[in-house]
Amino acid sequence: MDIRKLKEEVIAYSKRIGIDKIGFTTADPFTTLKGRLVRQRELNYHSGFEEPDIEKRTNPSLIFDEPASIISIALAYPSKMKTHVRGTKTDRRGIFSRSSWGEDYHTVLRNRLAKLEAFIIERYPNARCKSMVDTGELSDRAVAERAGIGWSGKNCSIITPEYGSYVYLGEMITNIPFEPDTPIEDQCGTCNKCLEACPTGALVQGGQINAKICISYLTQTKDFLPEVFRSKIGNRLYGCDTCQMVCPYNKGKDFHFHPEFEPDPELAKPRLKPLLSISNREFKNTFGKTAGAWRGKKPIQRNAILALGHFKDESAIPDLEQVLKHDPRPVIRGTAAWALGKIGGKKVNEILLQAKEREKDADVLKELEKALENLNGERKQ
Ligand code: B12
Ligand code: SF4
Ligand code: SF4
Repeated sequence: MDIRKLKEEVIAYSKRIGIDKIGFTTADPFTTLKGRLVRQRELNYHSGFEEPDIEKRTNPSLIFDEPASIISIALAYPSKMKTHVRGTKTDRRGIFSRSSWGEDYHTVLRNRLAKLEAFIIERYPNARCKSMVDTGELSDRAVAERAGIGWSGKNCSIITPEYGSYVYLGEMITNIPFEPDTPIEDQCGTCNKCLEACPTGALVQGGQINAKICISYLTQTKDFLPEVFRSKIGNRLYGCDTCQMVCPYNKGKDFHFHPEFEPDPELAKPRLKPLLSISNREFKNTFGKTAGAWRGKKPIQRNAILALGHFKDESAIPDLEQVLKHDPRPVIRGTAAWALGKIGGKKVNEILLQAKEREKDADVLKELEKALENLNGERKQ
């Protein structure tokens, strides 16, 4: 079998099935990455969402019998919506990051990789393949970087010269010794725009993140959001795009190649108030197919409440009062207390005092007390 010819055929086929960029690399261990992952863990900078076994993450031969190469793929996604919806003063909206627009990218990329696997297996006798997208053992970015898909930016994203960093990544380990491609040179240069724009300072230095304080991570947690970050998440319901939005290499980049990634504006920028009382079934029916739904409705609802506080939306007082009275989840009630405190006013003061009489949960009581203290403090000033 002529492997050089097979590589050409695979590249040509990838274009036909809607893979925007493809690259090849060896299946050698990722030694620099290993050091970085160990360091990240020592510093407690890891998110906890990644595969915990660092050996498996960095040595393909531990997850695949005699691997010979890795194929990396990238699919570009839109950065702008074709149709717009706008919130009003009494009907505010939240925002899902671009990585949650349209259909869940895991499904879309897995589907492309399955097609590619079938194509390879048909042509190469004894071919074996193992594909993964996001949830697999490997670092999708480290594979993509080594396979020449893009360089690893100071904002940590893989930046492709063609599509910027708004690309999803996936890969396939194979037992076929494809010739590796050459990595792309780092083009960040003296730019520091992403580090300067990061609202929480999560980019501790170029290419290094403290994931625990990255807003993208924080929007995906289920507990109370630590107070210092509550005002920082703004109206983000899921994810954060700031360090990509400011990147000069994303300027003017907006690709609508894949109908699957086309956002429904009502889902990408949903109205906030209705989210507070959405049922599990409604949530699943509405958001279930998006990537941002993977942690369930609780973090989204918590973030919606924070966003109403951020907007100081007085029209949301009755909705937040209902939450405070009836929601069975302390995190949601406590966050509602915080949001009401942000909105402020006499009516809010009454609501908080009444809730304090009723409330039994210690964490919620703490939130109510803090909200009342802030309100009274403000009044005295
Ligand atoms: C855990 C995780 C997160 C965590 C942690 C992010 C992080 N930067 O580590 C959180 C929840 C914060 C997160 C957020 C986001 N994520 Co995420 N996430 C992952 C996941 C599952 C693992 C990442 C990981 O292992 N990080 C650990 C770090 C240490 O390693 P790494 O970034 O993978 O590899 C790089 C570094 O190690 C670096 N490096 C290695 N050695 C050294 C040494 C030095 C000196 C330096 C400077 C760097 C360096 O080079 C490697 C290649 O770039 C991957 C999927 C996967 N399986 O890989 C998706 C993934 C990285 N996420 C992705 C996306 C889209 C996002 C968000 C943009 C989503 C959003 N809009 O909110 C943000 C971006 C935040 C950011 N600035 O990175 C995409 C990235 C696509 C791209 N173009 O790069 C991925 C690849 C998912 C996918 N399959 O498409 N994510
Ligand atoms: S995703 Fe947001 S919070 Fe995270 S590093 Fe980028 S700008 Fe900072
Ligand atoms: S904003 Fe500047 S420093 Fe950050 S990733 Fe883009 S080019 Fe690199």
